[in-house]
Amino acid sequence: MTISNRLHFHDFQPALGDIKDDVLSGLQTEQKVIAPKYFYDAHGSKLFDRICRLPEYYLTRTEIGLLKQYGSEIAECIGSGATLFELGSGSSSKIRLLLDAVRPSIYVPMDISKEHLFGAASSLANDYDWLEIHAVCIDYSNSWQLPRSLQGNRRIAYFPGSSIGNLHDNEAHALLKRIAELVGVDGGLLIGVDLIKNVKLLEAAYNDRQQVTAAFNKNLLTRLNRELNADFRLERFEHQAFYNRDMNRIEMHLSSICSQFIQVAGQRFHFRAGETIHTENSYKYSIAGFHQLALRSGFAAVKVWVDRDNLFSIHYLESRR
Ligand code: AVJ
Repeated sequence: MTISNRLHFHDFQPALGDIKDDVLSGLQTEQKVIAPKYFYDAHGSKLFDRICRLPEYYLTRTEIGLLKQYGSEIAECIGSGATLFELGSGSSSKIRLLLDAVRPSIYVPMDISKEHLFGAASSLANDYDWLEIHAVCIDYSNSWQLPRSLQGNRRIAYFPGSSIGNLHDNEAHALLKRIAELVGVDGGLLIGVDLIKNVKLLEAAYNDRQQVTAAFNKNLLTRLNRELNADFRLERFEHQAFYNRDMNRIEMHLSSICSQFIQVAGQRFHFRAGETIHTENSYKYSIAGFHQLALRSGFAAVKVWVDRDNLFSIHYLESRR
């Protein structure tokens, strides 16, 4: 769909049936599990934006600091005139810090949350009159195909926010390989990766005092109530977030505070008291560990920027021939 000659919209939004199949099968396993991509309905996307501004949530603040401090070095790596793909573009606020320095010819924000994506792309189109924008509503964790019209230029992928942290090693490997194919020879990837650090700091970032993260986690149940006719009572579930040292990851769960039965899409599920739905992993990396993953996935490590407190890293990788 063409909105104007500079703003185009491509809709590959996942069908409701996909969510239903995913959720029902996730609730049938020994450890109940629902994928974190389902957090991002319209309200969930808003709550996530609030998380990004929380004092405990050092990730966004630190990454933005790095983009501001090293913007010209980053721009030099990317070069001007590229087609820039952003995976999970959300509000498209970080890209604003790079656009003037990088001067891509085409920006392709990709996001699963349609309303949020379209709003962000429209306001970006208003503010940058020289930029061509192709907004793509898509679940990038499934395989996707590029519109042919976007295959011309040097291609750069941008994957900020440590969203890669949601994926297990094998999934992260598969996605990076797919990105390497997407950008092709001479293409690059700019990616934000959260670092392994002090457990207190990590756990505080996912257990904020204002309980926005708890609301974000529980909003998943509200969404299932609405979209899958479920009957979760939010006061009977509790937000949990803790660091799993063996796996180098924060885990988020929704824990049932009592023994109860829940209906979801016409099926009945039992929860024991204390039984959880595992809703998110957020893997943390060392620089060396991430380089290994990148190398295995078809990339060469070109540059890495890290803040002085070693909280967060931004990597520039080039796809290997
Ligand atoms: C968007 C996956 C990077 O794991 O820190 C924030 C999501 N979850 N607070 C993260 C999230 C709870 C976030 N990522």
